[in-house]
Amino acid sequence: PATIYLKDYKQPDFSIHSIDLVVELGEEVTTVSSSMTIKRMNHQASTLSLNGENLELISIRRNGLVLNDTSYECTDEYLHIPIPKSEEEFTLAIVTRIKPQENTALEGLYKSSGNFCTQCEAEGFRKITYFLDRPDVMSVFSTTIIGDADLYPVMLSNGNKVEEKQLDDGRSYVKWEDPHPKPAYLFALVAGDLACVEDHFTTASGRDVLLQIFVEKGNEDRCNHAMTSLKKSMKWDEEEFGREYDLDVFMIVAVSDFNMGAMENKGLNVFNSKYVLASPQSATDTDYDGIESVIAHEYFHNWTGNRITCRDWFQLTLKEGLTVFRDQQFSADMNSAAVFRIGDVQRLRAAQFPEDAGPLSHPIQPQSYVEINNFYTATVYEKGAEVIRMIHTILGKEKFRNGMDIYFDRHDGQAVTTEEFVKAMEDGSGIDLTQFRRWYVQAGTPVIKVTEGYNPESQQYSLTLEQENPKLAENFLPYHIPVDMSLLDGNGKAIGFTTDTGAKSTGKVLNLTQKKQTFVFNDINSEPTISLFRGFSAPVKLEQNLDNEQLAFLFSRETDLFNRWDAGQRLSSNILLSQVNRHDVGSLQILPQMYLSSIRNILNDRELDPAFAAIALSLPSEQDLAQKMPVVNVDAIHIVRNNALKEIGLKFESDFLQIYKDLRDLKVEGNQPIASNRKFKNTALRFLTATAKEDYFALAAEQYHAAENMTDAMASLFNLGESEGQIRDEIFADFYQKWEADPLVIDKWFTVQAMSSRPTALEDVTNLLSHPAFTMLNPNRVRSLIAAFVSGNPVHFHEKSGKGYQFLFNAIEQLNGTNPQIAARLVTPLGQWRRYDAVRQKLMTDKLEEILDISDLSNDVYEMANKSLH
Ligand code: BAL
Ligand code: ZN
Repeated sequence: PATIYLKDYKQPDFSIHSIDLVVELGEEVTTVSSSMTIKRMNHQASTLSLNGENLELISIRRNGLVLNDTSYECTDEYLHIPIPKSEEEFTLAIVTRIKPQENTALEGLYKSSGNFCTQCEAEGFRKITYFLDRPDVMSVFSTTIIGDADLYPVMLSNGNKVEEKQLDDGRSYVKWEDPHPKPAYLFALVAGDLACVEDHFTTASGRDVLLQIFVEKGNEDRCNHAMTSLKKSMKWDEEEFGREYDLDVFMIVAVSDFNMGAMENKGLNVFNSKYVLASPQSATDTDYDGIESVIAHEYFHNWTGNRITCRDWFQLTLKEGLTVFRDQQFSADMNSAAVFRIGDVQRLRAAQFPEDAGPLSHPIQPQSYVEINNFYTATVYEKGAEVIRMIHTILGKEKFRNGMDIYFDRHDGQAVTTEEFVKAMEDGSGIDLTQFRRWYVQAGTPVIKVTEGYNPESQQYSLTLEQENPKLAENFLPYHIPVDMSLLDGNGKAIGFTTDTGAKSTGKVLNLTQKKQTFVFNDINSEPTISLFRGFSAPVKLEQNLDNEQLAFLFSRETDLFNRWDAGQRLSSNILLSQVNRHDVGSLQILPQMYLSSIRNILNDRELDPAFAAIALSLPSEQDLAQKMPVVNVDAIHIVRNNALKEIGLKFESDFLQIYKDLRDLKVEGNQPIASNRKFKNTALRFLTATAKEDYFALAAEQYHAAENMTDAMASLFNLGESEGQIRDEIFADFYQKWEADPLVIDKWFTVQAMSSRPTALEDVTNLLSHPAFTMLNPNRVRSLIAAFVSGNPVHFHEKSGKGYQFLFNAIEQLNGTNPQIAARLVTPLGQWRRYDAVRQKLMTDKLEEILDISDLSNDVYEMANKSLH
């Protein structure tokens, strides 16, 4: 397969100013008639090459005249039409046929649960009709949909509905017009027998916007949270960024078969139902948070993505990094900011750090790709958001807003590059970001080494920071890194110091720009403790020689909650990894006293937000610990971590039981405090069941039966999933029976089993592949069982027999034929082979070789396997 390079970017030879689509939906074939007005942009160009794949070409007319098949060339990927150089402007009308009901790849137009829907980003529109399917070609769309009136009473596309009628043959006819020129990736069409929930939003300038959420019938009562989140997002974007919505209607459609989380099509967002549907009975608190953030994310794309889009797909982070940053800021404003920031960083470290350290590492602006679908990555999204956050930190809130205003004013209606974004930020702030731009083109996670010195005589404290990039070694140029810091006294209080400008301050953002740089602080009258990268001010790994006592101090006294949590995680990691390294597995009563005291501090601190207390007490995951080992020992990590859970559970048994009971019996108004309390309560339950005492599994079972919400039910199921015996089996059976008709809940049932550490876990997941509710055709179901197992169950996936790898290979082979995009995502865990022992390395690389030998291998899977191997 061909590699596409950023350096080869060329402006299009032609632009398509308008496209009128008529889509006649059929059960056997769907006919798409497209009429385009096209303008020449390059006077030398002699051929118009339109993208098109899997299309049956019926007819072409240019300027009204039929072209016979000697006047064009049609290949598997293009339709080449010679155009006389004298022709500045012309029309093209093309009729094609497609079969959406056979489209299992879920790109382009496809059927899901009897409804038609589309997914065009990145390159799906070319599977609907021939077009210049690239984001820098922006056209005004009108879309006419004709379909069976009974089967498809709802027929939607982008923009405003301008005509609707019944045809004599029993079909309905609906026409939509979108006044905003847009690239084809933002096109959407939906048709089905859907229910609609409506609300209204009045914009800051007083316009009324109709809000509609379309769902399968019966789900109307599960849209409240999505609708509330949408209204909050609309208001927040007005208040924080001065951005109003620009059409009369904003529609969201929830579908059950969707490759992504959601899609920001202009005026018609299509969502994975997981990010729309929720009731307390069927969705967990985490699901509620996910809905709020994804609804916001897609809505915010209207300005950062749709009004201003990407020139080419190498610029993906322009819209994704920026929009993730915006949705993170929104969620932080709506909830506990520190707890949400910790969650963002946990996700970054869990997914992006390993990606950036492995064979699939790429800069947030990749320089080449084979299949763009493979670049919807944690790097482009999450690290991309951190890069925007660093600009925010360097500029400060006000100047960042100035930069955003300039960006919106200057580029509205355009398809631009990350360079134009950074330039707007410079112009809005007067701050030079020349060096900062390296974050866009250098891959790898920087490592920051810290050296400190204190001179009591001169009352000077000096801080030396040194940057390295293990991925690029000598080939990296130093980054511009914002280091948000404070100096803490013996009580954890921030010490005042004199800044360069002579002002007094207790905190500062240092600009680290050199490979090695020293910062000196004056008038410091006792040796301070440094608080670095507060709020995780840069996506780096910190190498700071803090001993466990110092970490314990920060864990109890740090005023920056992110750093406080992080100190606890570093302390836990040190202790657990020293046991792993000593092969001290299988012993209890070995956790140091100072560590247990810091746990007691958290347990006793009733001032703490319970959600913070819950994450502060939670041990680093097995995957977190694995990242810190040169050669991962999955089995030892698992045993040591479980023993630590058990020892902490036993040591603080009565405290955890008291917390559990207090919070269980507490009645509080409003969702948020309840959600925080539930989190703390269920953390306590986890430590209690870790003791392996029967009483606590009985408590989990009791909680399951009494649960009025899915958060508590799932916490019980998760705990029982780690146990054996009749109670476990009965509750799993009961849960299935109760929720059989609800796919989103059944996904959870699959996931708990996939992530269980029971000895039979691999056998269980293999058997579940044959469960009547399992299907490879539904991406959520694949993620709930296969992805959950391979990325969430290290001990069993990495079984030394190699059976876990074979399980994954079988799934990839099957999905390669039906849904290459989903298949490709599953290759990722095998790419980590260098981190394991020789036996596993061989088993994993053998599987990668076998993947490359699969017949009819998709570009998607090829690229992932090939890069992973080499
Ligand atoms: N643009 C693809 C889905 C999302 O990031 O919103
Ligand atoms: Zn996005």
